[in-house]
Amino acid sequence: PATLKERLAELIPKEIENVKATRAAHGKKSFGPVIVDQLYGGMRGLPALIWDGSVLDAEEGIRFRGKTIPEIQDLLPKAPGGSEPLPEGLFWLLVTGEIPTQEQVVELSRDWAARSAIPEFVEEILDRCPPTLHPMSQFSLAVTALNHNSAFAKAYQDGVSKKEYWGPTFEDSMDLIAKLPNIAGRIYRNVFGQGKLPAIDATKDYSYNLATLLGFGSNDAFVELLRLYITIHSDHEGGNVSAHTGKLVGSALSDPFLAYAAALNGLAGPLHGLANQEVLIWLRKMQTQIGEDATDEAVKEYIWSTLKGGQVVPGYGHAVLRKTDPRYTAQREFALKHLPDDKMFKLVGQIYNLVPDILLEAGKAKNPWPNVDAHSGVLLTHYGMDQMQFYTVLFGVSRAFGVAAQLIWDRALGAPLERPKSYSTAAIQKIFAEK
Ligand code: FCX
Repeated sequence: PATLKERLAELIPKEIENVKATRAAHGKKSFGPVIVDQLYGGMRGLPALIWDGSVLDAEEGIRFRGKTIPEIQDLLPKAPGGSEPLPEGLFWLLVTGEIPTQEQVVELSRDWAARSAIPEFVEEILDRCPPTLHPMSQFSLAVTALNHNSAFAKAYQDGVSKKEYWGPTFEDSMDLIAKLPNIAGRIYRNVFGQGKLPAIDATKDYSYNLATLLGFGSNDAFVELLRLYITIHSDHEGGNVSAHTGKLVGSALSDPFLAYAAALNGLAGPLHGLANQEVLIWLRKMQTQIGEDATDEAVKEYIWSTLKGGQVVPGYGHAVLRKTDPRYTAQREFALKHLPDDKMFKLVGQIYNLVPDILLEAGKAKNPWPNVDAHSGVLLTHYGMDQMQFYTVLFGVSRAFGVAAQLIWDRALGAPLERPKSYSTAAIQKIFAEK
């Protein structure tokens, strides 16, 4: 079968024509009004970006290349004996829009294993980080340093033509994804004192290898969890902080390592990817304060005390979604299958029955329902990964799949430098005073 790069080379010219035709037909048409509140309000709902890999519907949630999470769970190739989709297949789907064969997915696993080693100086950077430096900061440092061997940066210095940008971007993107398990594994073992890093097994899939580097490779259910976890965290259309940051920084022709390190710094914020850590900290505090097996009344009171303290309920709300996140539901179903009696899982279920009404009563959040981060930490904790400071690193490994796919297409389609217009408040006042 064709490799991913060969298939991509076939698809790119057609897509360039498709975009050209779309712009010729609709390029000068208005896309609706922009209101002043959007300038002050974090650009909610402002149509500003193109990304074909995934689209987020406020009611239904994410679709990857038109397919829902249950559909990709059904359609994507699985590991022998496994029932969750292999993230290799999701990457193929994000890049090509096509469901890969089992053979194509095995070839990707093999290719990534072959590219997985990180330079010694990057290992040294990580080994020198104090264990008190947050794992996400360590992650971002290491990914930035991978720029040392960027094929894109080198090609650019060598005068590569614009038309050829996508080739070295593809190579860097593949290297980036391939090297993340070695970085994540090293951080985990350094920070939490879990012993020496084992080698990557070139005959195994990406998630198995990541689990092994983290010390959980012998637990089949954990490996399955990682396959599902990476798949559902990979991409969430183009406008979220991490995806948009990657695209923005890539638009300056910073290479994929620099672009993704920037994306990671955005993912490390508590309103975005760090929320999975915050949820666990919040749950643990709740258990300390009101005990395990607390009554609904006691849990409600704790939730209200969070809101009255001027804090957000982590894992709830969303800038786009207005219903329960299907990524939450997919994790709930995994838990019902593998850990139905887990105490923390039951607590998450109890909270789900209480938080939405409280957020509605409080009257501020536009979406009272849970997002992906409300559930992920509890699953990891169940298998013994209870170091919540590490959780966002796993989100970061996953999000690379979506950002990398987007960077490849941006360079293939010649996406220009991003440069929106900013205004001063005085300018806004003047514009409308004159009218
Ligand atoms: N708890 C308490 N208040 C909340 C809330 C929550 N979970 N969600 C929203 N609100 C508040 C906002 O803080 C805002 O208050 P303000 O008017 O005083 O500033 C008001 O409700 C309106 O916000 P809203 O328009 O609903 O939400 P935004 O689009 O501005 O923000 C996030 C969306 C996700 C940032 C917000 O819902 C939030 O802070 N949630 C908790 C953190 C979280 O779970 N983040 C992860 C999101 C995601 F899944 C991911 O990126 O991983």
